[in-house]
Amino acid sequence: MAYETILYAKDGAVATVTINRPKVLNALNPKVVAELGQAFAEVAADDEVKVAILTGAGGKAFVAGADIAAMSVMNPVEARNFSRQLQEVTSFMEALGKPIICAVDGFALGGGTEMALACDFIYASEASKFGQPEINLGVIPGAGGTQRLSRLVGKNWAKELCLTGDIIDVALAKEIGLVNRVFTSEELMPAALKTAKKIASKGRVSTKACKDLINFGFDVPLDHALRMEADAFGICFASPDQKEGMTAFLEKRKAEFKGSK
Ligand code: DAK
Repeated sequence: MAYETILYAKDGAVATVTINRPKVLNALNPKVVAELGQAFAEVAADDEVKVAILTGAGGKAFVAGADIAAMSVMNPVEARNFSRQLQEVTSFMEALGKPIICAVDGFALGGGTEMALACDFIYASEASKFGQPEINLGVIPGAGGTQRLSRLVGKNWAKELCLTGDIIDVALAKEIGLVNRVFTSEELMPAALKTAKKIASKGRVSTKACKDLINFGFDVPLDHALRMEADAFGICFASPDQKEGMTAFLEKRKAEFKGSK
């Protein structure tokens, strides 16, 4: 599919989606958000793709937020539609049965942090900065900043970030658990690709089950979530990957997962 505001590339089982509006620090306007929806639908539909990486072009920003120039002239109906569009894309990414690694090189602010939070984990460069500055614009985070952020880093840090609008450096982002790992800018994409390929070498059924259980088991009572886990554990035994994984162990060789979609 041809895109105007993003780049879509495949390397074996890994698709890389790059937001490509570097002149405005990859700010999210309705076109970008629509194309991100199409790109992740492409990831979902492509049986070859097992893992995705989401990143931003230009080396200065992942995403500096929703496009303030575009938002400033929206009428209430357009603002409402933009809001739903952003929420739908981030929810689709979260529910997508294939992991998404976010590679942040530079600013991830407002909708940028929220986009990163909808991925499965974040790798970042040393120059990266994070924040929810919406309060400085007289609004609030609207695509998960109050919700996914507090679930990830805890309520106190989420409140400090959302209430002050402060921009934090990558060291603090790592300390509070927002970022998994930090690399130089040069090392960032190779590291994300290496991890993506490692995940892509695992079984599809078990990969999807891990992502779904951690995302959707987190907010239900533990005894329910444990039942969900037991059911999914059982379903793994319907996959050829379980036979291959356990047989390979017993035969003292590396498993080759080619299992069901
Ligand atoms: N929107 C539009 N343009 C932006 C932008 C943005 N968010 N961020 C940067 N740019 C543009 C700048 O206007 C500038 O354009 P030109 O002047 O060159 O034409 C260019 O990118 C370079 O930016 P700067 O010249 O400002 O670069 P600096 O290095 O001086 O500063 C900065 C970098 C990232 C600190 C600064 O650009 C900045 O503060 N940017 C805005 C950050 C921000 O406030 N982000 C939050 C936006 S609000 C919703 C879901 C989500 C959202 C809303 C609703 N629903 C579901 C309800 C999300 C809201 C937001 O993200």
